[in-house]
Amino acid sequence: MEKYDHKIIENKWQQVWQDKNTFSAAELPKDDAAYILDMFPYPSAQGLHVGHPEGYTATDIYSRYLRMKGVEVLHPMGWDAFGLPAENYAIKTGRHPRVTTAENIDNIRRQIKSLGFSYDWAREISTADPVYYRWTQWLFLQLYKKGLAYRAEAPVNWCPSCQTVLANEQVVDGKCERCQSEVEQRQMNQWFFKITAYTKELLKDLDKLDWPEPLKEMQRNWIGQSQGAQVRFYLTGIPGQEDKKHFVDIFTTRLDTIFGATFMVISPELARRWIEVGWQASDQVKKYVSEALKGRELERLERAAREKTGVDAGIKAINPATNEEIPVWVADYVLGSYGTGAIMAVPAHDERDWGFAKKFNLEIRQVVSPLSAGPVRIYDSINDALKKPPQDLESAIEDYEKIKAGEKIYTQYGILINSNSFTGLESAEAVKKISKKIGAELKAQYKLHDWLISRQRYWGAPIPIIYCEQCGEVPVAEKDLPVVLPEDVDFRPTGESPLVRSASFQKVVCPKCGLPARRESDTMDTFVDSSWYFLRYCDPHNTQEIFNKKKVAAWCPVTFYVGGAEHAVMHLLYARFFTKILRDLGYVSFNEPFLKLRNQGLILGEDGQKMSKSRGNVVNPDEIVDKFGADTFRLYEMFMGPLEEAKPWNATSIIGIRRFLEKVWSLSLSAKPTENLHLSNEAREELGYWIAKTTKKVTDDVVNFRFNTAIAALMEFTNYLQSATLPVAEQIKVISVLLRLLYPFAPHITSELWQHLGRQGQIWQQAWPEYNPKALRLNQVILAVQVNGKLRGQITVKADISEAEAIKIAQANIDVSRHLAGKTIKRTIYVAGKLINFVA
Ligand code: ANZ
Ligand code: ZN
Repeated sequence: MEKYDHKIIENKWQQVWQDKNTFSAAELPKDDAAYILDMFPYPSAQGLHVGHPEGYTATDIYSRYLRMKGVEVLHPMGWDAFGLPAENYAIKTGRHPRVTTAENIDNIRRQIKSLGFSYDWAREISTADPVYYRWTQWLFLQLYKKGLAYRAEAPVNWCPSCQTVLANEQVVDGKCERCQSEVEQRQMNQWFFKITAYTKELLKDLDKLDWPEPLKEMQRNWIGQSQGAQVRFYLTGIPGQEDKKHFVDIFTTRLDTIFGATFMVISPELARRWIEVGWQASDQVKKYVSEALKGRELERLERAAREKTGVDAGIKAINPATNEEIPVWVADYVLGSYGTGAIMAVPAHDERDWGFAKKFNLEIRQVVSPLSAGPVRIYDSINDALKKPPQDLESAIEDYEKIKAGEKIYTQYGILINSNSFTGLESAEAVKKISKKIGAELKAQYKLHDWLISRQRYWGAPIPIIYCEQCGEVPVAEKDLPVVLPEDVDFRPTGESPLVRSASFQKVVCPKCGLPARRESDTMDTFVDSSWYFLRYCDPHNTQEIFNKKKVAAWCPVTFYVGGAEHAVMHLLYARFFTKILRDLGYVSFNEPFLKLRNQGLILGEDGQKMSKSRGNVVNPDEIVDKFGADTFRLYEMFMGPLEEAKPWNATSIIGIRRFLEKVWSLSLSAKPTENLHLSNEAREELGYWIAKTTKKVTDDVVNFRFNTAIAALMEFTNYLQSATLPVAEQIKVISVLLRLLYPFAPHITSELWQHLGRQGQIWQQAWPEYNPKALRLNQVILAVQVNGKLRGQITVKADISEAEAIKIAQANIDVSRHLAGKTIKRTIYVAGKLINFVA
């Protein structure tokens, strides 16, 4: 018998698939179609990680299975090719990102092909290719036309010594990753996409998606809806200003606490805006504001959590609930970018306000109580309290005393106290009534901000805008796209976008007036490129339009999307946003891009730790494929455990998988004439049972992405076949079932063995095995036979046997009849399918 030589076999079949374009998808599918998508990789110099093929194998199994079920499948692959790492590498080595990116793509393509995935390679795309990013730029223009792309001042990370803007990833502990200088926050003109125009829809539509629940939850938190109220506080005591002419709106989630708002805090950002429009703030305030605005928002929050700082603004606000004047402070624990940038401070019920009030000696007034409206009421409710464990009452009283003494705060809902006519109401009820009384608007606030897409970087798609002295901001005409990235660019960081230094790129004439003008020198965030790539796969070579609507309508939305959980917010949110824009532009007719999504779990090193170079626990997929073969590699990764769980690599288990394939190999090649073998009815039934059971299990598991248990079932089936003695026709029939079930997992070896079997056509042209549900249960049962309660024998009978017949067979059984000899049966107990007990 031939040896199982994975190298010869895998090369052979990969060549066949390539030469025959076996997996090319139709331009327009007929009716039953599925779009099975992997998150496309970033072409890094390290090549593929063993985690990549985990997801790719899962989608490949599913795609191959669907094709055998007669479904037309679109299964493409491409490259998320722009990005910072290539540019940093260029800075370090002096090699052009275009060159290194092309090399990396070639390497990863080779790796992916070596694993035998059934991609339609004719649809390969690269986001760094001008034929692709032309349409990324076109999309920018569509957003611009709709007012969804706009320019505004925004804070950026600025390194004063490198004189450059840094990406968030390049700021480590508030310092520049390259030179360790303290990073500043600067205001610069930046481009934004108005994702907040779709906030509510992005939140609501999440409910409809078949995505992992934790992932949807992350996206919900990112969007960050808070139900609350916006309340207007009028100002007094501004030097040179009439009282109550100016006001501040605040956002609160706890309107029920407004009677306890003893001061107001505005953010340094809001203070700066006031100063800009003429507020005569004290020097102390001005100094505080400029200091506070230096740091990055995140660090500012961390600092504010440790130590509260702030300054009295010297202005008063009128609390609309109490009509009292309360002091206004400026403090950096209030953010300019959330809500209205100002708060009412309720130190008795909010941790941050409490810390601030303690430090600056401001009034703390409790207005919500855990139990009742005061100590008297606590005793009043003692009957109630007695129903609860005693420590509850004690701790409630203790809490109450501590809150009163200002030693503790109560942040939950409760019953209002010290709140005029609202005293005694429950929090929820109070919110409704107070809002009516003071005219506060109940509304939701969102954490989601508009998407800042400008990057002061070279290796990205140029933003298609021209600046003219006379006409201002002018969009590039669609017919002039793409705005091609120039080659003659020095990447060294200087404080400007590298594109500023390319004369050929910068100098243009204004498309409107013809005067000399300059191009926008920023490029787009690479997440813009990946927000629409899945649509381009449906029509990747179109030079007339972004895609043909009919083709996208025929294939999209994506039926099944698989990728890493790290993309929970950015990529998946942005792709949803773009889908909704394209729908509103009339290009697609669906609301959501990815109906069903699963994350592959992390593959850990053998030591159970995350794989990393420094730990030395990285597994190189090339070595595994070389040594054991792609089929073993694929099967092993699927056998490691449930797809979505983290699991450690294990070098011994992979050998076990290789053995299994070798078993399948020899079993399939050893079909030999077994002369005159007559299959008993029982043996035939058992064979039918195994076929049905395995087919059902593998089918159910593939459909539900439970690949590990499907493989286990195939292993059991193989073991059974090894031990069974079957006539040659039956052998071939059953091996053909085994091979077809195994094919999606291990396509090379099964294609080869199919050919050996001498069956017609190729294995991928075969139908997925069907099974007879009736065969799922062996039609026989084993009955235990007892005499006076003691087990004396077992009989195998047909499942539908009658009671009388079963008793007759049991009595005739030698083991049983021995114990019945000479006795009279008084009574017979019969439990169908289980046992017979003779009482004698
Ligand atoms: C009064 C109050 C009393 C509040 C209380 C809380 C508890 P989320 O859930 O995150 O939406 N807040 C509002 N705008 C802010 C800003 N720009 N910077 C910092 N804090 C801000 O939180 C909403 C709550 O966070 C608001 O409700 C406000 O404090 C604060 F017992 O108002 B609250
Ligand atoms: Zn002009």
